[in-house]
Amino acid sequence: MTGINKIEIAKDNFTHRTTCRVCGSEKLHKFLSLGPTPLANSFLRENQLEAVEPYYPLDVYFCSNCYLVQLLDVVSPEVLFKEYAYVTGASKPMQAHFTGLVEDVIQNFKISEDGLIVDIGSNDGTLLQCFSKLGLQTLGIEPASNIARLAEAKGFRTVNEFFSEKCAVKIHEEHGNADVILATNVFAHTDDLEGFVRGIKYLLADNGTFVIEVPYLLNLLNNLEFDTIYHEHLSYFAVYPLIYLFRKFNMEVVDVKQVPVHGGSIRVFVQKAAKQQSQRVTALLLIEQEAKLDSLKTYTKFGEEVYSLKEKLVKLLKALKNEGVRITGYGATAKGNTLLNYCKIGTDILDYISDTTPFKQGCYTPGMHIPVFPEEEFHEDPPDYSLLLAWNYANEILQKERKYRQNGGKFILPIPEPKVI
Ligand code: DWN
Ligand code: ZN
Repeated sequence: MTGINKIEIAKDNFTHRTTCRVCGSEKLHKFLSLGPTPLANSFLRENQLEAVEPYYPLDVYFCSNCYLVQLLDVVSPEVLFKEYAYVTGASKPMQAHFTGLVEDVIQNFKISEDGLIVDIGSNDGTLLQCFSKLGLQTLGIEPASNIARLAEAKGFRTVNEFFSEKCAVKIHEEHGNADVILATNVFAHTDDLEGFVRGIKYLLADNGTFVIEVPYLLNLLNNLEFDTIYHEHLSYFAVYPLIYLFRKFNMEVVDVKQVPVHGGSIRVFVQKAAKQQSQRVTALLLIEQEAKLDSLKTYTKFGEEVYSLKEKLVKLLKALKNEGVRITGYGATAKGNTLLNYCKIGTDILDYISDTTPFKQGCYTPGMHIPVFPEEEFHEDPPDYSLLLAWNYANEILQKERKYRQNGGKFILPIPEPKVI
């Protein structure tokens, strides 16, 4: 049974805020509505397919005071993250990425021999492993209990909690200051940014460094990465609002680098007593100004482009289906679920989606109920086409699946323009 469930807009487990989470302003402008959408990582077991599935509003706003792009409908973090389907280690390219991140940190920032490295949203310990290989003390903080257990089983000390000011005080009591605190793909997931930053300030050593990695708004806009919009991602950051936020706490963005991960991200370095700021910070601020990230018009134009992308993608897929070909999805990504639900792509188009994550295999995608199979299925019975829902790993996947392509198999890249390769 893979039909779409009865759709019901959730009444509980979410709140609608009326102020910007960075500056507190009420000057908020809605520029895109992706419609009521189920939670991107709420994969369903077969016995859940008949139940009512909660849908939540997925509307995106621009703050004309501090220029933060954000969601205002906040789904309870317990609902989103207490059990989690995404496992970092299931995506091989993340290991190389994190190795590079660790080199960047240790080459440019001071870490004492017995210094502590804290990773917030440490998932299965993939990043911690790179630090502990160097003999450094590590501590993970991970709210999802199924994922924290994976990390513990691999020997990484993990506090199974959401990071907050209270959590920071507790960790400080037990372990003292941290030389480095990292938050990769977790800062954009946080509603109470002020509480989070207060916690960082408390736990971080005076000359310590806080490292953030978040998808970069400029890449989202330029590459039409609209599918990275889902309830887990509450903020879509550019450098300007980050500086605004940290200055409220007398902290400074000392450096920022663009990194290719997750469709283009920024790696941001923040310190308490900043002595100097890298040229890269001012250079990116200038680029943001030139790209008119401070203007509502930029975002309304983006909204129109998203709509037209959807029309093109659906047209392409339907035309292929009419030719009688078999199509599957590649990578049961969270963003894929935004794309599938927004474009209403179901089992009439995709036979199944292949994915390397054991937690997702045997389940069905939220909303569109497409079955998720292990990657072996894709290799044993290759489809004619595969929609690359994990487009952020396009280079690696095209390389990995070269045999499929040599045998005539094709990939469909959905963004920035639907394209068969
Ligand atoms: O912020 C977030 C990012 C870091 O990760 C989360 N909110 C949720 C998640 O988003 P996502 O699911 O869109 O992330 P990925 O990294 O694009 O997910 C890749 C998926 O594809 C995983 O389920 C693993 C799978 N995969 C695969 O099947 N074959 C990945 C690769 C590289 C592969 O070769
Ligand atoms: Zn604001």
